[in-house]
Amino acid sequence: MKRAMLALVALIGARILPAQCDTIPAVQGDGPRSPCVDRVVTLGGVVTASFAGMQGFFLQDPAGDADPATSDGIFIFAGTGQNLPPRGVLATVTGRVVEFARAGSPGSVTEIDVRSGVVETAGQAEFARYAVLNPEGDFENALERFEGMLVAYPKSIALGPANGFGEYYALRMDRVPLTVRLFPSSFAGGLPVLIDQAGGAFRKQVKTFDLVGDLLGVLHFDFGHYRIEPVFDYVVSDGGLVPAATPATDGYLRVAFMNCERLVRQLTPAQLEQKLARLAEAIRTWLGSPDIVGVAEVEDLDLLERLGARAGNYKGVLLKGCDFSGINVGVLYDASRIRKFSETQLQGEAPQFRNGRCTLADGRAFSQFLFDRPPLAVDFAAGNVVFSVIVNHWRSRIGGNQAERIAGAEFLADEIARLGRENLIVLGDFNDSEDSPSLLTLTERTGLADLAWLVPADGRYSYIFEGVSEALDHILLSPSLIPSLGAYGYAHFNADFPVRAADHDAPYVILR
Ligand SMILES: [Ca+2]
Ligand SMILES: [Ca+2]
Repeated sequence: MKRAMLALVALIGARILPAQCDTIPAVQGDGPRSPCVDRVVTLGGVVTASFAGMQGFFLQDPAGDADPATSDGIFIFAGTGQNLPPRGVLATVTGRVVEFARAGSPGSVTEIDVRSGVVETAGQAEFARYAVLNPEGDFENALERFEGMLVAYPKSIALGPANGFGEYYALRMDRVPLTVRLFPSSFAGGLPVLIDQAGGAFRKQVKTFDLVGDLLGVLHFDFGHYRIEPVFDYVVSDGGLVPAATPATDGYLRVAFMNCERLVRQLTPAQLEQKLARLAEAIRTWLGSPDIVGVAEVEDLDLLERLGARAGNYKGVLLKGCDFSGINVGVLYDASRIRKFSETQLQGEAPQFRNGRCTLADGRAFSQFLFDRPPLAVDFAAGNVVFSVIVNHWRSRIGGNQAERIAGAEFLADEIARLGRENLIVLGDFNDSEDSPSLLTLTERTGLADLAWLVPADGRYSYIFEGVSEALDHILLSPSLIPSLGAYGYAHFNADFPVRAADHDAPYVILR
């Protein structure tokens, strides 16, 4: 009883005593959130980096507190139009402690908001201490203790291209096995770290397998991820990866699918021109002018046919669905070689926009349906072979879920049974891999063969998400077409490269 009383007194004592918030490690604390949130604090340290683009700078305690669980650095948010202190000076700041969280992104970063505070500088510091990042274990959690600190990241290899924000993922070379492409199944070698280039000064064009020299930067957290912001220039050397085209195999039918990554009217005229030029070049050069190109993410038939005319002798088929951002699936076919008979939008009636909502004739909201981009079935003939193509763009992993994709697979299987076509080519961006429950549901229910299974594992990808390569785009054939299977695979000309027509690579098949 007496011991319990003492423990209670100690607990009350601990609660009454204010946390010491007079150093950077004390403000960071040893957990995911600062113990000093909302307090106004005064902290001293060395400025390790200043980024106008981030409206702030990083401050680090030169001595540290000798506790590896607490970060010795912190981000100072100064706001717009402030003169930021340069790297290398001693500074004292007074401001409010905040855990800054971005809407829609998990986690937060500890910051000192000095917008109505004080920043004083006092001469140069002698300072070159940094921590070496070692991606192992529960990496994202393990990085909390380096948040805001100067860090080194030894030579690494890029696992994907730099995106439009300059971000890319890289994995330490001393952690990488011989096969460096990261697949969902291959996380044994350690985890990649995100290299950010928000500062903009050292922005690099990076593609998959490029070699990234030793990096020295500050570790920031934003948009749900820890990220290294390089503080000094660094070297990126060419890893030698080049775009690859489909083989020039002959056949009676050459088919490909390409997610066009938003061929939409929202683009400026210059952007639209560049988009059309790159997509048309992709169809001609990388896909070898196939007879049929299934497409996703195209706004309307007019844009699709403009692309078709740029790429060759193509006509388009596109029936609008009800995607909230206006993108649709469609087909381009070479009208000099292929005849089209009919097209059907699966999932029933065409939706209409009424009062800003997408509804069906009886007033039901279209979002109640499985697909806001309904599969498009088109009947064709090539020579004397009659066949049907069904183009898909299943619900995204962002804003959708696997249960919806499984339900979509079941619906499509029912539709395929109802249509009763013998020669069937089902293709598209399914937003799922060949071994996912949704694709397995489709193949088991229909007997269609997903060609992804036949592609060697190291080339079985069409998209790179956060450094991980995965096949989201597929071509499936009915058993009747398997005997004429010629070449097949993925034309890798987009996913690995920063300058590209779109963000997905294209699956293709040649029947002979
Ligand atoms: Ca510490
Ligand atoms: Ca923190």
